[in-house]
Amino acid sequence: MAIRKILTEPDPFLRQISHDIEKVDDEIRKLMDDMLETMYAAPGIGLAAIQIGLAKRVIVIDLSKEEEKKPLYFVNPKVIIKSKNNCTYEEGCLSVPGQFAEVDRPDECEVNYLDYYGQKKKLKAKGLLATCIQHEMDHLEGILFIDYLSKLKKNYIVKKLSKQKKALERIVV
Ligand code: GNR
Ligand code: NI
Repeated sequence: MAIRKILTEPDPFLRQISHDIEKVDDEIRKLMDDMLETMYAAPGIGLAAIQIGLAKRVIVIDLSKEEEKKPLYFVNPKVIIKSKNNCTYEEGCLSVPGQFAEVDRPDECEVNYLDYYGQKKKLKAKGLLATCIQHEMDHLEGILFIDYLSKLKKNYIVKKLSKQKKALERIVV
């Protein structure tokens, strides 16, 4: 397993649409292992492949707080039902470091997906898991949580992150 570099806003690659996986083979399982390790190291509760530079429809999530890890793997996830009721969570994103904001999303959703072994699965999620699944699925469409904020808030965050990146580049060079 390996920890991969996480791309951060503004990076045009994060805006790409990810492609379906044809077969869940050892290469995809290796990718999921790396994604999980990268997510735990960050630390974060979810990660989409696009965040480490691969436009593939692969997501990992682990909401467990205790020692015992409970990883969830999603390949080609599709939301089949979304509840009409919304809930609000303060969201963050490993690709938008240090920034947090409240986002409204359906509080329950049902998804079809392939698991770590390529088996067809269905999951009903609510609360933070539902939010996290939708946040990760947005990444597959090139959407970030800051896209839901007012233009003013979003611009402020993007500018701040651009400045941080430029400052870092100067140090590295
Ligand atoms: O670590 C993460 N925390 C989080 C908190 C609230 C809503 C969504 C998330 S996902 C985020 C990790 C991440 O960027 N996944 O794409
Ligand atoms: Ni994210």
